[in-house]
Amino acid sequence: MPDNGGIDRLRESGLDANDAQRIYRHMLLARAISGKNWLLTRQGRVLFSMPCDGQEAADVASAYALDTQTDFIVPYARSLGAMLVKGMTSQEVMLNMFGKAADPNSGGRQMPQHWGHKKLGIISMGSSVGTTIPRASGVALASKLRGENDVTMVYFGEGSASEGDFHEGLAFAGVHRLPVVFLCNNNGWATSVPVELQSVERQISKRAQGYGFPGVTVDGLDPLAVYQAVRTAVNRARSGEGPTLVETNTIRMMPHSSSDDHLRYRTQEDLDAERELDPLPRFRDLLISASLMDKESDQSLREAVDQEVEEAISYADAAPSPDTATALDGVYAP
Ligand SMILES: Cc1ncc(C[n+]2csc(CCOP(=O)(O)OP(=O)(O)O)c2C)c(N)n1
Repeated sequence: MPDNGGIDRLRESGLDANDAQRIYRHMLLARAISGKNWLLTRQGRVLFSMPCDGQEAADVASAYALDTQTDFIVPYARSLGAMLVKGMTSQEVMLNMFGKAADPNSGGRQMPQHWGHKKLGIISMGSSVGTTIPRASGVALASKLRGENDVTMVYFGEGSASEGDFHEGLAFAGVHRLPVVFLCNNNGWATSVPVELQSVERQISKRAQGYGFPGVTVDGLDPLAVYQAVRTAVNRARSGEGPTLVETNTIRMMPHSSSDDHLRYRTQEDLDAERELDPLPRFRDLLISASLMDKESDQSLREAVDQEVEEAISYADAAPSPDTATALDGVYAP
């Protein structure tokens, strides 16, 4: 029997069955790539990775609210799900992870997961957290000055919201009513520093009031809720009403990065409890209860996704490395 609750929630969100299935597939793909990236670092085949496990719903559903053909994304390293929705392929992700010459992100020059894809409207990021925020306001200003109807969305964590760049980027966007959405992924941690040691007020979205535009907090484990909130923000930006700060409350199921051991500062009990909140089974159950999927089709989808990732790894592993003679290209003026 279909569960009308699931169908009603879907209808309310403005998404149809096809959208929901696509979102779920992208969430599965992000999880599968993230898991493989972790193993590849453990095998010494890839230099570094930053798992996105626990924030797939927030990344995928938020990017789904954009016009993926024309809008811009300014990502951070954990925004893998958004990269996939924007059109980056598994092969391109793996070319980046292996630092290969054909990597569209940086030709293997930046660290893994330092995204940037000109053709897809993904603005290149740097390692310094928060610096992307004023840059996103700049991209949105350019769209406004050119009279183009594009929206820019910038992703960052709540730790990055402690940087001065956050204030500068939001203040500027507020004053100039720029078409930008600030997407703060609040997973409660900035590496080993909990949010309560960063900010007395844990709800980051409240800060938007100081910049003169709306701030909303949404359950980042629920893709339908994320889509609705971000869709409202995107529509607002596109219609000239200015920015929105959307905070997605998520979880960080894995260590900060492949260079981190989270058991140095978190307990196993805490991690086990968080794992129970995993957004993937929760969304799968909603799709099954709404008769949009069954256990067998879920299993086949998982197998197809795993195969896609395995093939991307083989492809990228065999691809040529950058020519060492080009190592200094773009670093010094000729
Ligand atoms: C300016 C700057 N300071 C410190 C770092 C080291 N660093 C990298 S990621 C990170 C934590 C970021 O936390 P948050 O913004 O909450 O994102 P999360 O990693 O939790 O998704 C830190 C401190 C950095 N890259 N740049």
